[in-house]
Amino acid sequence: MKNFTNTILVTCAFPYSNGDIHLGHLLEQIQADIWVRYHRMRGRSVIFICSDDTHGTAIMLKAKKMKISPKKLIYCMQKKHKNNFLQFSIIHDHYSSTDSKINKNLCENIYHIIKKKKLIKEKYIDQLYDKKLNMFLSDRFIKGTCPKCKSINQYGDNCDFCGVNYNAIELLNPISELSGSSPDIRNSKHLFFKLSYFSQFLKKWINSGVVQKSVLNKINEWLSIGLRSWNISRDKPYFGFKIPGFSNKFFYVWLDAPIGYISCFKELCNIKKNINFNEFWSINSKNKLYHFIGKDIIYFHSLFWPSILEAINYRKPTKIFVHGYVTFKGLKLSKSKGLAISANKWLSCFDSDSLRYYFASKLSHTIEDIDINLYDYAYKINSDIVNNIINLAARNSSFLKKYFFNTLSNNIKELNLYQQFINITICIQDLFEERKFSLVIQKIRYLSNLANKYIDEKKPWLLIKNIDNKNKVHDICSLGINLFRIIMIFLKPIMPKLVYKSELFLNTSLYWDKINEPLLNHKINDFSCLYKRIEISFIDDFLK
Ligand code: NOT
Ligand code: ZN
Repeated sequence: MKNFTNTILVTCAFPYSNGDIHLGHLLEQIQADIWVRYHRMRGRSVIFICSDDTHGTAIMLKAKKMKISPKKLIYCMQKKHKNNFLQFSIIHDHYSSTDSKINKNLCENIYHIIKKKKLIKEKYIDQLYDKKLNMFLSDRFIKGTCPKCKSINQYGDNCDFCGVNYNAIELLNPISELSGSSPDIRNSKHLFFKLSYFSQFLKKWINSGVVQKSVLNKINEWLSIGLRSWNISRDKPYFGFKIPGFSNKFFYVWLDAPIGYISCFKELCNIKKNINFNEFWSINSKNKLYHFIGKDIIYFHSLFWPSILEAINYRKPTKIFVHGYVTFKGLKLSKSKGLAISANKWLSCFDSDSLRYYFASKLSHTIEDIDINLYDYAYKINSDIVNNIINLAARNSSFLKKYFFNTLSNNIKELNLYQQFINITICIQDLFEERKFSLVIQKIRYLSNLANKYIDEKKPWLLIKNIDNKNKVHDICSLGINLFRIIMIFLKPIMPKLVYKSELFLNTSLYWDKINEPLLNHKINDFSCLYKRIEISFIDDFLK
């Protein structure tokens, strides 16, 4: 994954417009944002985009419940989502909406192309219909008794108890979760995308190194079972784009969501005239496309999405980076289970950089779940950031202020130690590129211990008692600050707010390619608190 020469487009999964940003979204966005910031520090041209995912039954129902129009709902939610991302220093070059005009046009164009290529077939299917609400019910709005094991209260797609998959119309005694009434079976025409047509293409593409090993195994399993045609239509009432030629049918949200990747990028091209849309999406594009997604939406991104792109002769994703779920004491954080912790809730007790650091300390290139433990979180922040890294700046700057007018000495005395810090750069670069952030943090922790140990051993507070040692103390404390500077460069993609404050303190901006240019004979600013400890009382408040 070395030698990026061209533009890199990075995307995150689009948050639905019917809910707040929570820690699950933030894990993914922070992972992507760290990766983006790292690449930018290395001088690469990166575009980072996202959108709100605005369509579907759930959003329509939520708006109805709030007695506002879906358009109004998605407008308000987008504002909130954008604000939350900014609060966590997650900076997208463009943040759009799948309900945009560009996306509508693109969906229609793509539909016409795939229709013309005979990749759409029409079929009548039976579905459960809620007579009270006059609407077809999707699986998650139906509960009934499992046809196999007879467990009650099972959803419309599979049984939680015995694991069997079924069609919702097979459920015994089905009840609409929306109205409480018992639904009818009704027949209606639907449009299906012939996915199996792409089986050979998908097999070859997915096995060319685009996903992690464990993800690949799962996808190959699906491919070996055989691909079923994909229903891309929904009956009214639905909030989404109307299908041309039908008065009462809409594109399924999962068709227009991935197409949103393209249209969001297109909008950006319209704003920034220096990006070439056609070149980026052309089949021979040399630019890179990376999707960060959770493991629950692998199917859509590894099978549907590349097939759509193949059908319209567009380039495919370079890699799909899949991550695990955020768990809280071992429980899955999902909105439906009421366990989601919102971005706002987090910020009511804690700050954003600490979450970024904590996630980084647990993130890797694998799809393992990430468990949040607030005591572990507080311990890590206090011991790594406050007691070690910030302390390194605090203890050295006090001597520099008192005896040396805040000016660093004009040489690096302990070249061996300094060189050790510089030499680790290449390893940290590889770890960032490979998304092994927990190992980046391990290296940073190791370096900050090393630097503090050096100061402990040299004991400038004793040396300074003898005026003959003044120069020595100057060199020791100046080296301490220069080591702090290197650590801050490594931390810059992870904790942008802390590093910004440190840049003010160091009186210089920090750049990756200047890592080996120590500050010599350089005036720094007075040290002021760069970071506050996480108190146990914050956790108590949070859990209240
Ligand atoms: N809103 C979806 C979800 O699972 C993700 C959409 C992914 C973005 O939260 N588009 N695509 N593909
Ligand atoms: Zn069952």
